[in-house]
Amino acid sequence: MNLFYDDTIASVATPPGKGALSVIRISGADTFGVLSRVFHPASGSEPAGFKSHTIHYGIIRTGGEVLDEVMVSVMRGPASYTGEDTAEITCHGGVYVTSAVLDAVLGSGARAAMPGEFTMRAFLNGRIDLAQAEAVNQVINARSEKALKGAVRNLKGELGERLREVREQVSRVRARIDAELEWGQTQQIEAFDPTEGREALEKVRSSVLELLEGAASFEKVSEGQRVVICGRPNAGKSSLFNLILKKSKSIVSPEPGTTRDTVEGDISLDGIPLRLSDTAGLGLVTPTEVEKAALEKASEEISRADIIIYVIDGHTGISVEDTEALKSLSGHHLIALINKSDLGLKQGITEQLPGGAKRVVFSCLRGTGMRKLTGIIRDITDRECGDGVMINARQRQLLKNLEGSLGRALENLEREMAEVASAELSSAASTLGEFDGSLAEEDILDRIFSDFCIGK
Ligand SMILES: Nc1nc2c(ncn2[C@@H]2O[C@H](COP(=O)(O)OP(=O)(O)O)[C@@H](O)[C@H]2O)c(=O)[nH]1
Ligand SMILES: [Mg+2]
Repeated sequence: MNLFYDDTIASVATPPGKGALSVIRISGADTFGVLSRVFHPASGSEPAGFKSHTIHYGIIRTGGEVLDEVMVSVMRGPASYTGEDTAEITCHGGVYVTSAVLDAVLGSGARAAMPGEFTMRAFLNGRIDLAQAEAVNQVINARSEKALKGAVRNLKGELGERLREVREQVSRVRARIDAELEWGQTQQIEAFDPTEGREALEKVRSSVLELLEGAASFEKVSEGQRVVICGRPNAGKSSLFNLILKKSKSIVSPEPGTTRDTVEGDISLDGIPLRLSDTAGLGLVTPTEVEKAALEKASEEISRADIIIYVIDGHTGISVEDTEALKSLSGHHLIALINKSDLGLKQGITEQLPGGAKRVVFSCLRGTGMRKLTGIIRDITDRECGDGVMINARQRQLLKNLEGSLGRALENLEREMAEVASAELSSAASTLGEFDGSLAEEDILDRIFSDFCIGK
């Protein structure tokens, strides 16, 4: 893609196929010229005279043939998505009519846009930084409430904002080191305090690490946390699994030891994506070979779990095995689910539970306790996310590089190797420039924007 453009681009911005409406987007210096060649407003006024942020009704006509009745909205640069003059033609959503209107536009002086080219122009025109441009794709691809919220925060510029302080500190410390290197001996400037420099770098380095850690939890949460259901045989694990999943995927039976494998299912619980697994009952006294294998799988699942729901048969009460198991799981996000409340709970059962686990009284038969369970999972999720921001693979790599440079700058400052420290800070500054796009190479930009849909 040639970044140094001055042409006018157009493409269909709505998904391909039949729909109620389609939108054809035009952007560039000649937008109003293109428009005047195909669009004939009912008002009889000239498109060139349209005010910004207005909408007009009329027909699309080429070579005397009327193609469609449309609405056209116009936004004049710089107050538009791309920063250039833009127009959006809303036509009927048929496959043929949409491509006919696009062809008319392309035949009137516009060029077919490449994927992501509108957003790329927004970036090149300084409307948004690169992290915001990448957030546009995150918004489009978001598959859960959390992912969407994270993407929207990035769209508003939160990621760039968080790195602003890092950038300022890096360039401030580097300027001081360089001044010292150049002028230090002549004593014309205030002496550089290496301790202060180190402290500033230490601080920004830990904020970069925080960003990486927060992003990792955020990713886990928005991709779907692993929720493992475990407990003694017959407690109601498979019943709970089916209830949450809203389908009967795991076999439920009064016979203990029915579930002999791990059964998995993906679900969005109140907007929270979860990867649920049902496991074989724990604590069999003399397990068979198959049961042994199932138990091994269960403990493997447990070790990878983000959240554990430990199901207890509340009617028969808590066994020694339950207490032991609950204690051994206390390092996880642990929910003790006291099931079969419909049969009446064994007296004093809640007091017998070891501390550390969240509790919920439940009945798979009646569905009671579901709201409380959802609330607990929501709380865990919110805490897990913290104020983490969403990053993509490219940004993660850059942040790791940045953290590496800052670490090496610190080491070298400590060893009084000011020149090397300065070089490391210079590479940290370049990494930051790649992050926000101010120093990104053309092919990197190409790669980023080619992931976008056409018309975005
Ligand atoms: N009354 C009652 N029975 C339940 C409840 N949950 C499960 N059960 C029954 O308990 C037995 C074992 O259930 P299952 O889900 O297979 O337990 P698992 O071995 O832990 O997977 C089955 O007969 C279920 O119908 C409940 O909340 N109330
Ligand atoms: Mg089962």
